[in-house]
Amino acid sequence: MAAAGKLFSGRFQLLKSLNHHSSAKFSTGRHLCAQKSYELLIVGGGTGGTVIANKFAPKLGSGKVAVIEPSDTHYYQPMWTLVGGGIKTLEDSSRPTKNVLPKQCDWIKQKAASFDPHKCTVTTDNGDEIKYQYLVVAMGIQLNYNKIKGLPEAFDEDPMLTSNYSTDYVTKTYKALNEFQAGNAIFTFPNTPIKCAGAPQKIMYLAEERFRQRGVRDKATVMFNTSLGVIFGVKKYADALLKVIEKRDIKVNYKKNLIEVRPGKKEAVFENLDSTTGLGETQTVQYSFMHITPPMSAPDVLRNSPLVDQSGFVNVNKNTLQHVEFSNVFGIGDCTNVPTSKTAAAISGQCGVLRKNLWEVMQGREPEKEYNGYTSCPLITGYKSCILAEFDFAGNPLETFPINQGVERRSMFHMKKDVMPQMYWKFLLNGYWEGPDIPRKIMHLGLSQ
Ligand code: FAD
Ligand code: UQ1
Repeated sequence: MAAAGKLFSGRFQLLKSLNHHSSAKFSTGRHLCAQKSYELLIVGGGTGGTVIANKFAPKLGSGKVAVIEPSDTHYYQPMWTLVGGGIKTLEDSSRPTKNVLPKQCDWIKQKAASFDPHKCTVTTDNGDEIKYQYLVVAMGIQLNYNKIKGLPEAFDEDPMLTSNYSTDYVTKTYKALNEFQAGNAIFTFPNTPIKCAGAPQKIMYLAEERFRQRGVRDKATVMFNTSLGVIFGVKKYADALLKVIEKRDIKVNYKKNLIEVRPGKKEAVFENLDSTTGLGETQTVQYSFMHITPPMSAPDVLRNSPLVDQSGFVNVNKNTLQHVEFSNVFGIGDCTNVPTSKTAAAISGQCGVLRKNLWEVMQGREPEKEYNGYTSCPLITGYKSCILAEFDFAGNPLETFPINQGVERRSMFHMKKDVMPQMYWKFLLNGYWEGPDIPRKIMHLGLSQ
């Protein structure tokens, strides 16, 4: 009964949306302008948007799919931890956007400025209105450095302040690690959802090893100041990381949220989030080096649209990735409210589900395929070691290889450094890699998982 209701309401919403779409061209005053209309419009040409464009544009044909993406360069962001550690360069992580988008799609080099899902239109920065039959939102997550007092200006003033999360600062990190002499090396984790929740500590392990290589480790206090109350959300990997932290003599300060940076005095101000010691209480810490993970949020443009829930992220069904209200709209990746860790690996798990379900909806059928929350975080713990965390919605490990992935391994480091970039450029972006579900089943044949 409930399923029949869902089916009916899904179809109804779709019809409603399409009716709005067809009538809109007569009702809007903007129709005198040259208006573009697409069968599939994708907003954002990062990881998720590019994958979906490559899956649908060859199938639907030229002129049917458009991607709105302002940037000339596509970055493989998971490589930025290695850029910060001096293992790869920023150039290694980039390709021209025009080379990763399929030739059959139209690239609209603009920013989306507003959404009207009732009329099935997206307006861009230059005022153009673009119509769609189906929409995929793939806008990623927004970095809010300016929510920390003193930033972003402090990055320009102090060469020892860095952040792997931005192309503006990631290249500062390795230089700073090589200049560090003594004092507090602080690594922060903000009080908001972020992408790749492991990245704030991965660079810390590389830094700690680099300090040992350079003979300055005994003069350094390496500190992880995190807003969270745990080191990692999945117990199996948290336990493994706590052992690494103990072995490497790293100090972890939980419930500490960076709110201000004073580069002149080399001071960092942390808000204490621990309610037992009092909210609003602050603590000022001297830093010699600091790696900042900024607060993040859904993009402002989305937050002001009818597509989101109270959190500001696109409101999709976490299993089907279809919008809960507008059935001709889907979401993928960091901009959605799907309750899993925001990673490129998660997109590998989502893209096959979206491909199948969007196609079903295009054929007038209901979405059937369900995403299980698969995500992964290659937790680099040094220049030759990595713990490959993989888990689902429930936080249960969902490991691909038939070995215990909860220990540091050199093989996993090479997977992260050498295999993953190739997989990304050659298979994920092109639409050929839909996550490790099948390899995992094959490798676990006869085993319990
Ligand atoms: P993005 O790839 O960020 O793409 C969003 C796109 O939307 C961008 O191209 C942007 O220009 C565009 N956009 C924004 N606003 C607009 C607008 N108004 N109009 C049109 N377009 C717009 N993941 C892993 O799997 N493993 C890792 O080891 C890993 N490590 C990471 C380390 C770091 C330092 C960072 C920063 C990320 C890491 N990630 C990792 C996370 C991973 O890169 C992201 O989760 C992934 O890229 C998200 O893809 P997306 O398509 O949702 O967003
Ligand atoms: C993955 O599929 C992926 O996307 C290409 C990543 O992003 C860079 C990853 O980090 C990981 C770990 C996976 C999962 C793949 C395997 C083979 C475990």
